[in-house]
Amino acid sequence: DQYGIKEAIQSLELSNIELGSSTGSQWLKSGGGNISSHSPADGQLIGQVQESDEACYQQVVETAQKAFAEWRQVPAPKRGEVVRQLGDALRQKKEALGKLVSYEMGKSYQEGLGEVQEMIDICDFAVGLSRQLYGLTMHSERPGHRMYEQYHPLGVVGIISAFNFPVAVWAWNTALAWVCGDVTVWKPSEKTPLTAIACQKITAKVFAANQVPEGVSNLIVGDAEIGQLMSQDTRIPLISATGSTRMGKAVGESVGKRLGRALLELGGNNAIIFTKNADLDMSLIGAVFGAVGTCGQRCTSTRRLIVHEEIFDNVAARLKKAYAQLRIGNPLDEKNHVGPLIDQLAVDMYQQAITKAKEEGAKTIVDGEVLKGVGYESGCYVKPAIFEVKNEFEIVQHETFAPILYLIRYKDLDEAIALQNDVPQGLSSAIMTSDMRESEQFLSHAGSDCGIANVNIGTSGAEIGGAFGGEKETGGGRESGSDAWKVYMRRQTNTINYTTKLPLAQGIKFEI
Ligand code: UN1
Repeated sequence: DQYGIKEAIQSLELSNIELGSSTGSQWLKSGGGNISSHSPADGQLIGQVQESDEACYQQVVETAQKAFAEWRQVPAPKRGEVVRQLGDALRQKKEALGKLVSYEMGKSYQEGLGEVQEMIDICDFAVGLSRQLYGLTMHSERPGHRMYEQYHPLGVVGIISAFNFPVAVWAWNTALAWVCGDVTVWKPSEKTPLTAIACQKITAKVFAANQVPEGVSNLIVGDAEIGQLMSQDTRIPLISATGSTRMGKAVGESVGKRLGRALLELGGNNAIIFTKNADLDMSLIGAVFGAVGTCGQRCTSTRRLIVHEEIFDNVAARLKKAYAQLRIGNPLDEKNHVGPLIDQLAVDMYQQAITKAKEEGAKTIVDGEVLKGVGYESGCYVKPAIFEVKNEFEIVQHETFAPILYLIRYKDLDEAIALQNDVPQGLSSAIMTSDMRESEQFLSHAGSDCGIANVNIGTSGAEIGGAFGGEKETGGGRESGSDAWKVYMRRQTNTINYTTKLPLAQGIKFEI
C-alpha cells in the first residue's frame, strides 16, 4: 500500500461493505444487490455498496419531505453556518478524500485534491451567499403600494452526478441548495459509489453536531432506474443532472412531462482556437492539460484544436513532442501525467472512436493504443492520441470521453469561429491570441456560442465563482457561482397595499 490507500479509507471511516441509502446518520437496508467498486488504477476491489431499492427510495424521499418542512424554517445564515462547518470538515479530510477520488475514479492525486478544493470553495461561496439571497424591489404604479420579490426555499432537490467529478459536482449543488433552504437527494454514479458514501459520512457528522434534521442530506446509490424514479417524482421540484447528453435527454423529458425544473449540465465538444498571434509556449500547456488531464474525461476537456494554417505544422510537431513526454500510469504516483480511463467500456469507446476517425479519413499525428504490461493490469490505461480531421466528420461532432484530440486547420478567424460553433454541444471554448481584436471578436455576440469562453486559458479548470454550464446539447443549465442559486429557489412577487382604497392596476375602474 505504497500510496496510503488503506489509511485514507480508514480516515474516511469506510468499511468493506456499505449500505447505499442514507438520510443522514441513518443508513437503510435494501433488498438490492451489491455494487462492487474496482479501482481503474490497479483493478483492485475497493469495496462494495448495497444498491437502493424502490422501498428505500420511497423512505428517503418521505424523510426528505419532512426534513424540508423544518429546514426551511432555519434562518438562511444559520444554514450557512452549517455549510461553513462542512467546508472545515472537508479541509480536514482533503488529503484522504482526494486520494479516494483519485483511486476510485482514476484522476491524478493532484486533480483529486483540486476536486476537493472545489468543494471547499463552493462551501465558502455558499456561506456568503446565505446572507445574500436577494430579490429586487420595484415601484408600484398604484399609490400607497409597495412591490418587491423574494426567493423562498424550493423543496427536495434531486442530484444526479457523473463519475468524472464524483464529489465536486455534488458539492456545487448541495452547498447552494442547503443555504437556499432545500434538502437534497443524491444519486451518484454507480461507478464511484464509495466517494459518495465518504461525503455522506463527513456531512452526517457535521449535521449531527448542529442538530440538522435527518433527511436534509440524502444518498441513494442506484442505477438509471432510480434516476428515472427521481425524474418522474412530483415531490422533487428540481432535478440537477450532470452527465451524457443521452442521459440528460431522458431526464429532461421525464421532468418536462410533469413540468418540473431540470438543471442539465451535459456533454461538451470543447475547442481552442490557436491564432497566428498565440503565445505558443503557454497555449500548448493549456491545450495538452485540457486534452489529457483527467484522461480526457472532463466535460470541459479539450476535444478540438482549431489552428491557423500558417502555424499548423509547427503546432502539430510541438504537440507530438509534448505527447512523447507524457508519463502514463498510476494516478497516485505524482510523477505521472495521465491516469486510466474509468472502465473497460470507456476503453472500448476510445478504440471505436479512433477506428471511426481513421475510417472517415483522419490523419494520424499521435496514434492511440491500449497499454499492457506491468502497472497497466487494470486494462484501463490508454495512450492519448492526436488526429488531423475535418470538423464535419461524424466522430468529431460526437463527444468521446477519452484523451483524443482532433486538429483542424483554418484560414481566417470568421471561419475558425464558425468551426468552433459548428457542433451540437456548447459548453466550453477558448482562444489563444495576444491580439485584442481577435479575442474581442471571439467573445462578442457573433463569437463563441458556448456557456464558457476563455482567452489565453484552456477549456477546462473553471473556477467555482462563475456560473458553470453551456448551451445547445449541453443542456442550458448553470451551476455553481454567480446567480446560479436562483434555480434552487422559488421566486415570489409581492404587492402590498397600505391605504384604505383599492385602486386596480392598469387603471381599471370597478365599483360596487
Ligand atoms: C465536469 O467535468 O463535469 O471546469 C465538471 C472544470 C471543472 C469542472 C468540470 N472545474 O474542468
